[in-house]
Amino acid sequence: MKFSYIATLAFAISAEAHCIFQEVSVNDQKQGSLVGLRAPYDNNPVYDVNSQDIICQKQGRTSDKVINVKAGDNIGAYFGHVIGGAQIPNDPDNPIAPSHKGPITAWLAKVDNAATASKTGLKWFKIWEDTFNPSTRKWGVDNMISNQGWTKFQMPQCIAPGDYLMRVEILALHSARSNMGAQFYMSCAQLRISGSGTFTPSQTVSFPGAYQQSDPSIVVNIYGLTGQPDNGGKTYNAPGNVPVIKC
Ligand SMILES: [Cu+2]
Repeated sequence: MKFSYIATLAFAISAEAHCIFQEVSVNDQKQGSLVGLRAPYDNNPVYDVNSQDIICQKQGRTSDKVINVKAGDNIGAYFGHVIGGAQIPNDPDNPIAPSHKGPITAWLAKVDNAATASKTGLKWFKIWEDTFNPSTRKWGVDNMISNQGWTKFQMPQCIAPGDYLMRVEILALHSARSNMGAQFYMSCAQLRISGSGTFTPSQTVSFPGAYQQSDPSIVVNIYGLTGQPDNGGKTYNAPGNVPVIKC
């Protein structure tokens, strides 16, 4: 009786072993939970790449705050199982269930006012990605877990001053073998970037629009012949076929 209760509880928790992008750091200075973020109320993923939710997740928490960043700063995006991180002590699914292998990508879109701008109709470009390393067999998510939920990258030096939304996305591929099985986790950060950059992207994409539901990077079996989540030792390209900007 007791065992079956525990088993049921364990299953109930693991069934929701998702995550939320919930905090930003600038040069390792944490900005505060949910500060400067548009984040969802719950940790469920987006499955439909044609939905408005693929932009900044479901309508959820909003923040009046805009985060000041200098081009060239080190940016951190913190993902946790639930808001605050762990759901239970020693939560094995914090920051995310280790089964959730996949790439992490970061995107920017220019806006007039990051605190108030609409998320629709924006022109996005990719500033960073950590997809899959066939030599080490590590996914972006593996590196994020090793770094206690933090994904860190440099804000490119060339970014022109102004307000931007920054979209950081985990694409979890553990159930991506079937259509609509891939899980997208993202929030949008409200940034005000300073510096002397002059970059204007020559190639931008829309969300929704950047991804196709049938993209071979979205409907994909990442389990090789040995059953390991190693993409069969092959390289993996994040969906959308959008290169990271070069400056
Ligand atoms: Cu999940």
